[in-house]
Amino acid sequence: MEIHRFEKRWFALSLLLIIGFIATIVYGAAGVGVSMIDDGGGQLDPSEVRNADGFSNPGVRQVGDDAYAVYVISYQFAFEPGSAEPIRVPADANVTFHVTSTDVVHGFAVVGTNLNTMVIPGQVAEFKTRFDEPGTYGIVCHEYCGAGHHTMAGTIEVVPADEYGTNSTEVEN
Ligand SMILES: [Cu+2]
Repeated sequence: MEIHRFEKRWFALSLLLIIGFIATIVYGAAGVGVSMIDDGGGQLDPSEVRNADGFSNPGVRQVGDDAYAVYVISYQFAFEPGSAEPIRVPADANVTFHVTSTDVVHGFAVVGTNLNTMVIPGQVAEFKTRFDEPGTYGIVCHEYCGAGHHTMAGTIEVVPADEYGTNSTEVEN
């Protein structure tokens, strides 16, 4: 069977595209450390969140030499903490976020980073990070959650490690 020269080229080009698409997926998954947030954070009854471990006193707490845990409750239309007062964490420390919702599905994205999760009632989204640079990072809700969705935002303040903890209100235990 005779295949036209142009047809062969289109064939090769299409194959190359497919290989390219697969390569970007493999690179995204393995190369840049992008990982999905799974159900490893555990489950909670959404109406019982405020009685649950960690969430009964949402905020930042030190859990090791260099390790901090942050418990955040999301609801229409705020992050607690985050919206009314910033989440303050030190730079260059291991920070584990635990984020859940008491009402509807929200989003939790930290602007300028690859931290991004859905926040589903009944689920705890758990993810770890390190902020290398002190600075202020915005948090936005990126799942439409109701009439006030566009106002649902917050702030993370990353302070230099040696300045952290000098204010007694920063670390709650
Ligand atoms: Cu929202």
